[in-house]
Amino acid sequence: MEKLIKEIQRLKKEKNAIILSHYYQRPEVQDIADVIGDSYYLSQIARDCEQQLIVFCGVKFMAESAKILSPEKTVLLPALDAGCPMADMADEEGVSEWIKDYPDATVIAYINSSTEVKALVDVCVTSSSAEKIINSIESDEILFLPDKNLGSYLAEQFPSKRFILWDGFCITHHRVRPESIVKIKKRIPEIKVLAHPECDKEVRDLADYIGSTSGILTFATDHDFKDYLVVTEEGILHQMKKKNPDKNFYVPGATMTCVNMKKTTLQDVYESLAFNKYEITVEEGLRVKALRSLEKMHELSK
Ligand code: CIZ
Ligand code: SF4
Repeated sequence: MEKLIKEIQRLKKEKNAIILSHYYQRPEVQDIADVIGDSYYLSQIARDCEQQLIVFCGVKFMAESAKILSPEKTVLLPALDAGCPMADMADEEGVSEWIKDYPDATVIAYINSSTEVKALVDVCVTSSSAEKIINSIESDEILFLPDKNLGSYLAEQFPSKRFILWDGFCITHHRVRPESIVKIKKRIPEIKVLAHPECDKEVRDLADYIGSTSGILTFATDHDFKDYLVVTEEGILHQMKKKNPDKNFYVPGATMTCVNMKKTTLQDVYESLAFNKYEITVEEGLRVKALRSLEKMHELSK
């Protein structure tokens, strides 16, 4: 592994590349990255960094968002088949039909959506930026896709607006059941439950804090409680433990792993840099359309 890490570092320097890693990636991939973050933060870095070569350790919609925002840069996704099943739940044709039924609504896509879908909507959001963005939207009627769980959580935060939700969800977050949280709470009554809004409502209702990966990380880092139950993809635990070596972190059973986020290995990162694997391309007409909703996201979340 040492040799592989050295090779990655050598190639990175030689090619003046930047390696970005999502919080859900394998610990060793996070450790080799220049920047670790959520999809909002990483999309900002990808757009603003001076490097022209970006190795994006995440899933496809993240690398495509980087390419849409920075067409002049080369964006590589080391694991070609790292997709997001939730993004796949909203197909272009279905979404375009759905939108037609609500001509007065503002259409919001979670960034976990395909480029084709981003091209159809008014604005994109991430879980860390959604509330701020919706705050500045005047329309009372909102179409939200593809995540019905994040959508229903946001609807609870904005009771004066009418939310109409697409029927998608994250298969990883959907796996956690309220019973496993109740069980851990019985064992450690003082534990703080930190849940992602992609969780089902019955799970969110048991949480002490609901927020994005960066929100969950900040909550645990900024508070003095000793024990935390982390209800999101378990990759986030790597940074939580690194930043808080004296605190205890628990997971609700062994099921919170996103196989797509774990597809990228160190070997893939090496091959990505060595052989330009796999270059993300977005057809220019489509890119320009999808850019509008991503730029709107950055504008409204300032
Ligand atoms: O926005 C992201 O990066 C995802 C997928 C989750 C989160 O809460 O950060
Ligand atoms: Fe998609 Fe869920 Fe995996 Fe995130 S954790 S990439 S939303 S399937």
